[in-house]
Amino acid sequence: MNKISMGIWGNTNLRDRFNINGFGEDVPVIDRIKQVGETEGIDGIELHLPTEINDANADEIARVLDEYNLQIVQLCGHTWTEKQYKFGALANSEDKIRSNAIDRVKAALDMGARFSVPISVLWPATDGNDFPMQTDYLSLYERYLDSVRRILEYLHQNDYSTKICLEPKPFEPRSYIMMGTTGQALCIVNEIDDPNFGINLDIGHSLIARENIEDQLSLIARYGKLYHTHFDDNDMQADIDLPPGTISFERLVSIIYILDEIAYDGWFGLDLFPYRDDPAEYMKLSVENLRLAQQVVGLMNSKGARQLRHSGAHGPEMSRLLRDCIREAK
Ligand SMILES: [Mn+2]
Repeated sequence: MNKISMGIWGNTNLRDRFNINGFGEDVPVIDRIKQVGETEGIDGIELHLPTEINDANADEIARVLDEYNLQIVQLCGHTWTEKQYKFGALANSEDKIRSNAIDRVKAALDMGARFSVPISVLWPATDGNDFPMQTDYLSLYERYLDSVRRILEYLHQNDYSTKICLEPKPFEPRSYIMMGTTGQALCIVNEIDDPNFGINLDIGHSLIARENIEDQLSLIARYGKLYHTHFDDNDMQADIDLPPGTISFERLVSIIYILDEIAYDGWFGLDLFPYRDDPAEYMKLSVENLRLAQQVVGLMNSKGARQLRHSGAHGPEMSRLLRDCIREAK
């Protein structure tokens, strides 16, 4: 059964641009990790370096992970929260800034090696444009790929087993973020063609790009490049990061169905932003919905879903089977 991890950037006070103070209270990193540890059904955390883990608190984090039987599943170099990165990071036009971003990712890999972290995400948050013609995308791709190659070279030199994952998102914080769709990210991953470089599909990002996630997951799987997942839900307007299955439980089942079909054995990551609600409730609801969706998928397969899907000619029957299995699952 796929294990579930939680991004600890989500269980603290969260700010939005209309309320820069947030509606909650800041929670220290250690307490966030403890809260995840106290949540039944979650076995891992995801976090950023240096904002959430760094040399100063790594020993204490190690003790808490041990105490709560948690592991770090994903550790990402933070390359979008400092002034220097306002016009990009791994694709920045200034050599010094781009080199700082590369060093940041390398530092996350070094820290990750200490904790045997399997996944490190690259999210090109500020590499993009707001104004028309503001950004030379031809050069952006040149520089981004060069940065990725340098990071992978470092990874192999050090014999790290970490898998680096591109996480595409079409917009926010920029009006457009480079390679914002799943197919674009996969194109770059296939060009790099390194066993340690793949995709982290964030369901919410794919939804705001109005993608058909069944198709995207199947295409990534065709190349064996699905290394990680981020679960959340939204109504295709904004990446609001609600618990998976809360906007459309049927869609969550369809996603889990494909993951089961392609034998995805990685983690189900939670990328949640409870701006107004109790993060513990978000985590609990997420675990419930993911496990329920898995039960529904099991039921569907036991009732002939694979055979029904084969011809692509049984839409109404599949819909009925899905409905009835949701009713039957507990
Ligand atoms: Mn994500």
